[in-house]
Amino acid sequence: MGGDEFVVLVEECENAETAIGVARQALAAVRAPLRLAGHSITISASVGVVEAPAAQTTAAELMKAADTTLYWAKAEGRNRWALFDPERHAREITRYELSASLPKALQRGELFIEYQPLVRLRDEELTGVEVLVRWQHPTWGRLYPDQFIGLAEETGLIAPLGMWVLTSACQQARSWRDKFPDRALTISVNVSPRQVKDPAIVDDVADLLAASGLAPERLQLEITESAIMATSGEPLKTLHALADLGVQIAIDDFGTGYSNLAYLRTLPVHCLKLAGPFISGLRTPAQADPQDRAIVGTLIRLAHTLGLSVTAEGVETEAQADALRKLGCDTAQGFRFAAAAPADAIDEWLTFGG
Ligand code: G
Ligand code: G
Ligand code: MN
Repeated sequence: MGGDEFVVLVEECENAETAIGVARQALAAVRAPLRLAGHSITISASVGVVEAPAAQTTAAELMKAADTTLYWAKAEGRNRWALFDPERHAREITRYELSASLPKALQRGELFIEYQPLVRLRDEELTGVEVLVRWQHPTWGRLYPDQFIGLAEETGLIAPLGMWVLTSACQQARSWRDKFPDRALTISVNVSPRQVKDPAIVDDVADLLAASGLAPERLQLEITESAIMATSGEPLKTLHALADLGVQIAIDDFGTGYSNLAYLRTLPVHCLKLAGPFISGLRTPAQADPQDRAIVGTLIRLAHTLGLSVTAEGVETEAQADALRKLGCDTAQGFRFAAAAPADAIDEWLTFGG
């Protein structure tokens, strides 16, 4: 086909095994060392195998599928064959299409935000909300951040997307402050590692605070444990500059990464959010795993020793809330109190209580 690309058409294939057998033979033949000007040379090849009923495909489709599969073989380490997998292909296309349609989604207003209550355990007062972004996709329906935040990070769209989330969150927080002036709600926004890599985020956040009139300590930025522990150099300066603005910094999913405790105490952090899996061991008093309970208790004490507040994520039962309260945990978030919901639901909570 090209300089070093060849196509083998195997007619009357019983099944994929027949074609794979041909691929194996071709690889073995190419792999055999050859002598060139007194040197022994070894080369290798990669093969993409596609098996399809001739009546249900076209030459062009077959060639495209073979090419895609060839790249899978190369990505797996070359010198091998790979077999076309229609499901994997469909997944990759979906991923590609999602990624390509994300910039338009932002412009067309297909992204929207839900807020999940953060509750003080002592008296179950609403003290804050976590901002969670969603995508109402015209064909795929409602998509959750784990389906598109990774793509936005890869393509760099996370910068405008993250700014849009921060801007909307500050405006919403301002509107709640105006409507409920005696309630000091904290608005907690997830930021991705890539957002913190760009020092421009400091001026952006300062501008947003100035424009919305929001007190800096009412804004909390959540960064995952793995991202924050990998932070050094320039991003660490950025984190300090954000903290210097008066913004709160929380470590999200705490306990799932590998925290360097000596390093942790030097970071400008105000809050630890304990990851759901620790909390699930406390679901019912009968099931309560004494080891989980001891670990959670230790983490809460550790946080308090470091002068940090603690929020438990994924609190689903009263038993969990009760155990956490007894262990001295400050705030909680989870279905026991409320799932993420539109801003109106928070208005209602502030008006009528939870
Ligand atoms: O609601 P839930 O499944 O949807 O959220 C899944 C994850 O997506 C959470 O861990 C949250 O941290 C992350 N997430 C939600 N909204 C945002 C956002 O605006 N920016 C980033 N970077 N992550 C977000
Ligand atoms: O931490 P992230 O920022 O990872 O956390 C938010 C995610 O947790 C969202 O996906 C949200 O929908 C989910 N979530 C919130 N409360 C609960 C809960 O009580 N149980 C479970 N299983 N998931 C929850
Ligand atoms: Mn979070």
